[in-house]
Amino acid sequence: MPYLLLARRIALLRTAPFPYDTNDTIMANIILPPGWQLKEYQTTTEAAYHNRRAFLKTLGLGAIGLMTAATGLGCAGEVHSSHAGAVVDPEGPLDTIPPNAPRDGYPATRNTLYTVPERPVSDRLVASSYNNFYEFINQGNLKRVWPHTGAYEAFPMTLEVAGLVEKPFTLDVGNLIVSMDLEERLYRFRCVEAWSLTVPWTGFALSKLIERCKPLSKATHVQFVSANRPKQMPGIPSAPWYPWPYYEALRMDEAMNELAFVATGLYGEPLPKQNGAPLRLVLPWKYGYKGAKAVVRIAFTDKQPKTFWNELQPKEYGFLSNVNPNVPHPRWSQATEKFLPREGVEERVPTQIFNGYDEWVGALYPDTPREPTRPMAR
Ligand SMILES: Nc1nc2c(c(=O)[nH]1)N[C@H]1C(S)=C(S)[C@@H](COP(=O)(O)O)O[C@H]1N2
Ligand SMILES: [Mo]
Repeated sequence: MPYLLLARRIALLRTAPFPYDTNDTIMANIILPPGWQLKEYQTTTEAAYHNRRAFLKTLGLGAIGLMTAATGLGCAGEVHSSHAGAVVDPEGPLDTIPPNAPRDGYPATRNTLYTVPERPVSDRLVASSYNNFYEFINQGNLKRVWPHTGAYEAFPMTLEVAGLVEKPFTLDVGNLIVSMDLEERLYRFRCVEAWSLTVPWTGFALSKLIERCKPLSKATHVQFVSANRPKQMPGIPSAPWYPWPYYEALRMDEAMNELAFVATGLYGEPLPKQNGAPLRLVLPWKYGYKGAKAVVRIAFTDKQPKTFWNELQPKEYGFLSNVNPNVPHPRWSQATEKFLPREGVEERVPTQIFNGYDEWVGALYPDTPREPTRPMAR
């Protein structure tokens, strides 16, 4: 255990002076200390190396599992044994829609209150082949998430309702989805790394789920926790320095805003695994990382909960994390973004305050800078 903590400390120390190009930034720049990678070819003959690589590939683990095996950290043994034979590698980014996801209510009627007049809808394949989901991959080609999702079973899933509620309870996510009136909303989507999409989500307002949870009036915040399945999510055991599971949170007034959405689908079908199946949060006025994927727990609190990226790098990722062109990230500007309409096309466009949702949420944040500001000090 002390070794794990040390490893995490090293990884965190390595994050500060990393001069990434604006166009090619990654969330946290937390990478494997090189010593760990060296171990692989110091202790293994080339033939054994390739054999193990091939073996891991058949399990859909690829380089991720390899690194875990090399370092001896995590629970590689478990990962290897538990799903041998059961894992079917997805053939493409849409082959990851869980076969047992409920399909009642899809495609849902578009809610015409939400339009994105200034941009085209992004191509479906871009939205499902350029992703961030660190539980599946957090080294190498970070955006290529879908090939690593083969072992993950999104259904059945239990959602736990906890904390300051009348009575804690659990819900079957499939039943929840079937019981809700699904609608479709076309939203802008903006990652803090400065890429953006326009996508049609299917789902329901977060406020409708919160009503069912019956929070106590003293609840001021709501926390969301993502699934933590190291045997099914290869990025978890290969990166033990991250504080898994992924956790995010909102103030109650933000969570009750009509824009806050629980997505269960994308482009008229259930969510592909890499987009957060069985359900995930979508908060279009905030940077993408606020929207936790594969949520398994929703808990109400009377103080501000900790959040994953804020804990890891508080100077780079705040609690509110509202999209604002006037507030640069310490390592890059947020004044413009790289809009992704379709595969291989990037358009530089200006970033809008609250990602174009000022009318909906501007009043929640009276202190937000409306003129350009300087980067936060390191
Ligand atoms: N559990 C979990 N949720 C997550 C992430 C993650 O790594 N793990 N990445 C976040 C980030 S940084 C972004 S930009 C969005 C990406 O959503 P998309 O891949 O569906 O576009 O998911 C967010 N939710
Ligand atoms: Mo992001």
